[in-house]
Amino acid sequence: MNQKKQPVTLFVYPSCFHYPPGMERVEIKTSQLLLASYLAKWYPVSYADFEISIGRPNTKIQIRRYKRKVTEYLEKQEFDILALSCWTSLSYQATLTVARICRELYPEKIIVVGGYHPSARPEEFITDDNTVDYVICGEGEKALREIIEQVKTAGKPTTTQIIRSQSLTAEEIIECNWNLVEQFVRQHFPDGLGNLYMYLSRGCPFSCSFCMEPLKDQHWRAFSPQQAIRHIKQVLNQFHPGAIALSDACFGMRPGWRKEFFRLLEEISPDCWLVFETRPEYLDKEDIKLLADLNVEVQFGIESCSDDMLRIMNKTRQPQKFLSRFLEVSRWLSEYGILHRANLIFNHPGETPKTLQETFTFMDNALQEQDSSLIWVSHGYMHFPGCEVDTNRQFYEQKYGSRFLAPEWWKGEDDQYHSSLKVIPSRELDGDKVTVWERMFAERQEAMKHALSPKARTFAARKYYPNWQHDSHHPQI
Ligand code: B12
Ligand code: SF4
Repeated sequence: MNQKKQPVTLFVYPSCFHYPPGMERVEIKTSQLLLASYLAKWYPVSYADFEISIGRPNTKIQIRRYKRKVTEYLEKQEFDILALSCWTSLSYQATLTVARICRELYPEKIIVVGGYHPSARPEEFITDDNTVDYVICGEGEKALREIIEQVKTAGKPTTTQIIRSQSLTAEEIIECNWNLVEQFVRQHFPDGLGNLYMYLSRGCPFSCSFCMEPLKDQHWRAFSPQQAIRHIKQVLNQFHPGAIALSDACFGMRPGWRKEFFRLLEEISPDCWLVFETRPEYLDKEDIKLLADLNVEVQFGIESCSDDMLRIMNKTRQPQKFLSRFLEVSRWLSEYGILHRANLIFNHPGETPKTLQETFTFMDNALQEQDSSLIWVSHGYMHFPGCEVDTNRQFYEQKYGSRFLAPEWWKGEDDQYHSSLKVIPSRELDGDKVTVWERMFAERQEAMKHALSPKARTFAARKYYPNWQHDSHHPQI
């Protein structure tokens, strides 16, 4: 590195290997942009996303092409530090591949990896030849800055260093510098961005069994509502996205913050869709009134409607209270015609025919309500490293007879998305029974359609249930 020049950091999202085609791509990788924005206050940075610029390779031929393209790209770049975002485990193989290419091309450059997968399994980035210099666990900003500051004096470490980064305080969290991706957006999304994901807060005090969030700092830190609104206005002016998703791990936890934020949001009345996910405890009637005139979709991670499962998932210690609060909030939202979605996870370890029945009985009762704006969406349990279930696999195996059929799927060459779903939840739901929930959910489709208001039905058909669009019983879809 030229000693007089400031070190340049190239941020790269390496893409995913063996991911099923046709799955949606995230247009802008907000976490990576946040890190780049933080460092850009002191050092030159650049942003690249190989998922968008090269694609998601699946076959050997596609992976060869991917490697060639990455080599060509890196050969042309001027940088001193390569910061690789292994945000999810789906990017594990792509991350190591890019690191190896970079190491071959430039033995002296610094290679750093960070994100959820390195936070969960830092040791998986230690190789015989020390391909990676630093593995950062947790929020990456401070550690990255320190590494760059040391580069000038200390140079490259001789072995891979695993660093637990200190997290940012509420005063230190910064907004994205969207100018850093303006050229990227012009080049790859000339028709504009469909979805733009923003974070207004960090940290979640809960510890759900299937979630990796508890591995990070759980302390809730947020922009002031005024800052948050200023940020939203800026993004609206700069990109005119189709939707803004407020993707905080625990959106709107403090009532005072939330109310002020919604009040200001109502004032600016954004001309795009707004989506946020929260918990039923974090929305009351006053909040809902403030949302009534906005194009908003509220999502709830309900996960299960069985008391036992909610306890196993550590979603709540008071399942009955949690579920009745959800019904109450859902009714209020429907009264104001506000679209909202309940996300369910089926086949989490510990699920049995009894717990499935409990969830569907609860759903059947809720589906009695007419003119509702509540849309039910389901997914099978996906096993990701770093969460409580992963750490305590043996407990689930012994107590429920759960079986993890692809416990390290991110290292394999099979379709990774579907491999992550290969979990037998319990002795009672083994064999053919593993798909029972899918049939039970499908059987409720008609009731789901009937319960929805015309507006909610049309929305659900567009966004979640495209097969409803050809439904002759509901000509308004
Ligand atoms: C928002 C979110 C999304 C958004 C992403 C929006 C976007 N623009 O990126 C959407 C809805 C699109 C999404 C999709 C998916 N998600 Co998601 N998502 C989240 C969520 C809720 C919040 C993340 C957050 O708080 N970010 C705030 C920022 C500030 O923190 P951060 O992202 O952690 O970034 C910091 C550190 O990780 C680190 N870091 C990150 N990158 C790098 C890079 C370097 C070099 C360094 C040093 C540090 C570093 O520093 C960052 C800044 O402090 C989390 C957690 C949760 N509660 O569920 C799941 C989570 C990240 N998602 C997860 C998964 C699995 C998925 C999906 C695969 C789900 C699916 N069924 O398809 C897809 C994958 C999409 C893809 N291919 O990229 C998992 C990942 C687990 C794992 N081990 O891989 C999580 C952890 C949830 C879980 N199951 O525990 N997701
Ligand atoms: S699932 Fe949501 S509430 Fe639970 S720990 Fe993760 S972010 Fe928090």
